[in-house]
Amino acid sequence: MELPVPVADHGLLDRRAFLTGAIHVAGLVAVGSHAGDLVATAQAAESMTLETPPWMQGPGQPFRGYGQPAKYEEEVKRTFFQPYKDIAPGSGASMTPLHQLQGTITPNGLHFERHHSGVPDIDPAQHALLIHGLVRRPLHFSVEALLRYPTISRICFVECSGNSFFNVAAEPPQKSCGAIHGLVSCSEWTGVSLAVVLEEAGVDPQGKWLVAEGADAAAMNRSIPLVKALDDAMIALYQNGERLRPEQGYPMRLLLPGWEGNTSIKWLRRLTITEGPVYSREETSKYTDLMPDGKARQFTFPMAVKSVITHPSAGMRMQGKGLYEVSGLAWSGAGRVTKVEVSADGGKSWAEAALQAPILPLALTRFRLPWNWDGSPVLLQSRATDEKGNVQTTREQWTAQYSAGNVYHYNAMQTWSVSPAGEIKNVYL
Ligand SMILES: Nc1nc2c(c(=O)[nH]1)N[C@H]1C(S)=C(S)[C@@H](COP(=O)(O)O)O[C@H]1N2
Ligand SMILES: [Mo]
Repeated sequence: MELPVPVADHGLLDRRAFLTGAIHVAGLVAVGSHAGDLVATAQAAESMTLETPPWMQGPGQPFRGYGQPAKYEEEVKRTFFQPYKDIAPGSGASMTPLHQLQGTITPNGLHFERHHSGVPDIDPAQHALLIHGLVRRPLHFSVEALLRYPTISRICFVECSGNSFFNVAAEPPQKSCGAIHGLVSCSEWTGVSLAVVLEEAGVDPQGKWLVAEGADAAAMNRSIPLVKALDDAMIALYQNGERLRPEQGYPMRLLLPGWEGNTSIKWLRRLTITEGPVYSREETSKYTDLMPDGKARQFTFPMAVKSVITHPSAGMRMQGKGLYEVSGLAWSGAGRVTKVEVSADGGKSWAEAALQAPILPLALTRFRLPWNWDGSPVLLQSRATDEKGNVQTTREQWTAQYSAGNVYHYNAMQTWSVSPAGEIKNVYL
């Protein structure tokens, strides 16, 4: 088979090669969606006859009121991070298995979870949202009342600003891609524009911020500038078409597209309009960035430009040299992703990946690139650029921006090493 000339070292091919037919798909080797598995390349059929498998020899199962994944996919699940497991099992996070998924929309049962005090069991008939403070008319919205408002939908990611913090450790953790970077998920959210309900309450001219509070045992709260609240904030009621999952804030959550996940208060019960921020726990002792001069930077709301290769990634195994598809996710809290480059030599040479449409602002974007692995040891990286010209940093550049021990807003490039034996590991460059 004639292959296109590589556009970067170690066999990274032109991103259009699959489209133009320059590569015959029969040559492609897929790395398993399940860490450790292999999926064989299509093989030439040995005979033209097909057996009748057992599942064709009688009628199948009838109907289910609510569907579940195939039982053979049971190992596709979130991984848990429970730092206080014995005393507070509901405090911590569960991470989306990014390396076991494709496309850009996260199935609801696999959306990452970050709870400060577990998932409250909220009866929607007894829940309400209070809007008060610097407003002309304090308002109380039952869930039922909010559901009657005109709705808007948008596809966007939610990312915890603690995402990828495992890579701050001195030694690269040997975990799956999802277990390192899976505090990001992407859904189509539907709800009521926050601007609409704020308009109804009538914000006083001195009102410049609001304090959002959740109905969990942590009563988690954050101060949000009114400018964002009036721009694109939503009170989300639905997630990928169905009502919010309890884990995502049922019956309602605040959704601030592109901003650190912590500000998207779940189980929303109160919005207090204020003149300034309240300097809550979550914006002082936590979710601030420790700078080299020892000061902490506050209110770093938009998430930085970032990408990660999901296939192949740590824990998977290559199936010998040959053609592969490198694929991954890119996103930015500043807008659309405009470019993703892939390197197989640790950043010395780069090939531009194809971006899968639609490329939406503040949403996950899938990138892909054909790769002819020559069997030599390689260092795979991806580097994203957004529409504001922000470029993802190296780990060294990222570390230099902060004081040691800062764990928030980690957006450095991920490096996966591939050994000649096909083993894939997390390494630092
Ligand atoms: N009430 C409340 N809201 C909350 C939290 C919480 O613990 N309680 N966690 C926050 C954090 S830190 C993040 S990253 C996001 C996570 O949203 P998710 O669990 O739907 O992925 O919710 C935010 N909203
Ligand atoms: Mo978070």
